[in-house]
Amino acid sequence: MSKLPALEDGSVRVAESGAVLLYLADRYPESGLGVPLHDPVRDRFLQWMFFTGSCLEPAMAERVTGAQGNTVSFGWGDLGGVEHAIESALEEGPWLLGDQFTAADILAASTLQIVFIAKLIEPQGVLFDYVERSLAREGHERASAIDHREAERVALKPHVGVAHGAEESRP
Ligand SMILES: N[C@@H](CCC(=O)N[C@@H](CS)C(=O)NCC(=O)O)C(=O)O
Repeated sequence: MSKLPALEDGSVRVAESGAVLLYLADRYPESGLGVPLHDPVRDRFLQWMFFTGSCLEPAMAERVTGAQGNTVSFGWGDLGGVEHAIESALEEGPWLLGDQFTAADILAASTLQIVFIAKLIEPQGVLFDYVERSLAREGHERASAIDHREAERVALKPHVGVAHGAEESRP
């Protein structure tokens, strides 16, 4: 596919954002970003780990390209339905699993950030607040600093967009 992210960790090679995140969450349980196999909320965790790639991203692509949708034939429904599903999950918030911030939030919030940067939906409401909340986390600050450092090291232009007033954005 020649797409990033892709991770090499010893003999492990894994691509696809969701799979990379799940691998890391399982590999480093002390991070608290995963949910162990027999935990009662593992079902919700798995659901949200798959939701971004299976529903949010295709619905975004449909909106961006103006492609003809079909809420029955296409498994992602449409962007409105996807927004509603995430908003409903956040009713028990602040995160998709309630009080626990997980890798599923990293995936969903960082993808929603692109939705706002691309101006696909108005920069307000539950989803906008969710993205802002996730960007304000200390963990995000640390990850961002690493991103910038590495981008500089390999002479790439870093992605520094924020939910509103993006200075730059991913294509
Ligand atoms: N399905 C992949 C898609 C990843 C993806 O779209 N990566 C983009 C960067 S955000 C990429 O590698 N683009 C390079 C290209 O298409 O040449 C995932 O979720 O990891």
